[in-house]
Amino acid sequence: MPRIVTVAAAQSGPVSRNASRKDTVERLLTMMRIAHRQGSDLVVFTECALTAFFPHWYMDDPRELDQYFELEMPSQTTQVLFEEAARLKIGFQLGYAEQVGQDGTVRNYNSSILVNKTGQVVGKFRKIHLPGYHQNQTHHPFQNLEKCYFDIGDLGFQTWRLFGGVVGMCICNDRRWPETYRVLGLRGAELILLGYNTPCHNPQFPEMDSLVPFHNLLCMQSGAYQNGTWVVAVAKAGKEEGVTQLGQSCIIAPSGEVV
Ligand code: ING
Repeated sequence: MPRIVTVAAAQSGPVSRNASRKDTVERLLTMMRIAHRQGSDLVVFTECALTAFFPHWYMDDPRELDQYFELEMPSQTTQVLFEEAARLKIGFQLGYAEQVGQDGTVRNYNSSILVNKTGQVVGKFRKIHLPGYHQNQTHHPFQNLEKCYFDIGDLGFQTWRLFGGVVGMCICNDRRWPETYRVLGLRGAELILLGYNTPCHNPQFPEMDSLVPFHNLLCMQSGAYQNGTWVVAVAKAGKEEGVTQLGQSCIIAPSGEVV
């Protein structure tokens, strides 16, 4: 008896660094409603879906940096997403920057949550493979400062029983490493959800620019095929704060085919 789950990949266009959380949440709500109208059980949003991808520029003022993080989830401005999900009976995955107090200190994570059809958070992931640099690369046209702005995820790669199957999560650069899929596969993953912000240009290795689309698909198609799992990958797309992002969101079958 086949088990069917209908999944929407909610690719997002650019988010301005000055956009209000309220306006950005409104955009996600619109996509959630479209997904619901198309019969989706689950809508997948991208990495850091609530803000511009702020690791793309250097900030030395901690107060400026803090404004991109959520102190609670749901928060006052995101609560409406959870309420609408419950009203429409649709689950969702949401990537966001998480700030949390741990062991008497503040930790910043690049996180995602899995929310069921009653609007309850059933799972959380914190990005493990943080790409980029600890310091501002002044000679680069844009930055990737995830190693500076985020702590390494402390939750490992987990799976959860949901939507009639076993669901796992990872985030962006995690998708480029075989252990991500292997650990999730060994934990029974049948569906892996991820969001990403991938620039078309790599300032450190410009000679690789022509391979950015190929590498994006290569790592996910092989991960899906070698572990017999679906992969739903959702991009931030378009030119955001001067950085042209790849887009190329896709849904990949366990055969490795982009469907
Ligand atoms: N972005 C990029 C990604 O892994 C990157 C960083 C780009 C690494 C190109 C290597 C090559 O898609 C994030 N946010 O991880």
